[in-house]
Amino acid sequence: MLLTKNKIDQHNTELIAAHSKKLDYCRATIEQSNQIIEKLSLFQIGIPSWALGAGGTRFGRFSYGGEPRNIEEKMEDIGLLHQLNKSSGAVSLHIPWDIPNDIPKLTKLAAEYGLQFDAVNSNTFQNQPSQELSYKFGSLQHVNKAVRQQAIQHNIDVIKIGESLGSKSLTVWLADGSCFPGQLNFRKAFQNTLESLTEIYAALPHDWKIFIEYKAFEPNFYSMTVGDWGQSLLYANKLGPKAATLVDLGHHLPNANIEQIVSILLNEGKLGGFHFNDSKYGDDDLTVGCINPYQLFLIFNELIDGMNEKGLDHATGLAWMIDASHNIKDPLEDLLQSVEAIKIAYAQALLVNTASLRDAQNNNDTVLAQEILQHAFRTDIRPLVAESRLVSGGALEPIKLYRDLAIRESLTDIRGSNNTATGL
Ligand SMILES: [Mn+2]
Repeated sequence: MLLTKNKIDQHNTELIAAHSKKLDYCRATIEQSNQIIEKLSLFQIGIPSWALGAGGTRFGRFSYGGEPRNIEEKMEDIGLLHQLNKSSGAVSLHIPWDIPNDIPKLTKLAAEYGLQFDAVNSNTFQNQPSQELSYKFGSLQHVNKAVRQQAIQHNIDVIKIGESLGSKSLTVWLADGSCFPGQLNFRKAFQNTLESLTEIYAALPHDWKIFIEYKAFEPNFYSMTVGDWGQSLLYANKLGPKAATLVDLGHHLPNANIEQIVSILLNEGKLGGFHFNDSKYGDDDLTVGCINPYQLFLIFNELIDGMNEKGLDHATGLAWMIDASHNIKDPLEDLLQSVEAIKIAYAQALLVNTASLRDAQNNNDTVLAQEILQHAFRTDIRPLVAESRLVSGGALEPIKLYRDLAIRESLTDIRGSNNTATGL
């Protein structure tokens, strides 16, 4: 369900006076306002195809009215998000949850909605109905070569689907590992995984990348074969220049210093992509920025500093994606909040006075260093984020417009109140 331009214009007209006042204050007090607005307008965040329905937990799942019933409706939802915030212009597909049956139709739809295809995601953590061999004891690490071969072939099939859609990268997240001491020979599991990844790597088109995503625990609770950034980086280094590490914010042990991890990976040229979410305990997959927005800002501060150092384009230098999904909120409102949190953290990081921070660091002036970072974090740059939406044709207050137009109610009327989006 797409909106008419008229509806967005009307909403913006109603809010423009109040917005202008706040924007004028920003412009008067923040020297780089125009550059920040410009950079924000270019910044796009990939929306995962699995985040458009209500998520569940292992205890249960509560359907949300109007969930998309197929891949076309998922694209429609992302198109709607993009209309509202002008920053959700990419979709990250999960195979086999969202196998496109009609590629020309899907690419046409994407063009209509102004969407690109971001990284495609393979899945060897579940058995599929048509599948011959089980992944119960792992996939790329499996002791049985035939299982490994099946998982390799699946990844190659996913690359082919991605290629037909114009995607340029494959994200591999493995559930492989072990639940009990003694279950697995760690060295052998690593070696098998490396050999399997090498075959997948060989199938990558020349302009593609493979992202190796790590996770500390779950679903395996004793060991994970790609359990941390060190293991991911080992694989990525051994595979070659097209391989890089993907950082998912929820995939660390508690209190890990993620900003330091991304800083080092970026400096090594091995940070490929990002999965945004937030968490209190583990892989909670909560709305980005809902628990710890300061950490998100500190991560962005390292990202921007590192990208500037490497001459990387902020908008295209890394694959920015959301990976969140939970049980409570309207999934579209949740995604609007997540994208907003990412853009706020990005804008705040752009605000950091890097030269002064360097001086403070070189003088061991810890107090001043903290002042510089917290000044940027505590500056309200939301009017700049809103202005970047306005100049791009989006809505000044996306969630307000979404609610004023009763979009969820309309989607529920059209799609029904008790479906389950594919994959969840
Ligand atoms: Mn992830």
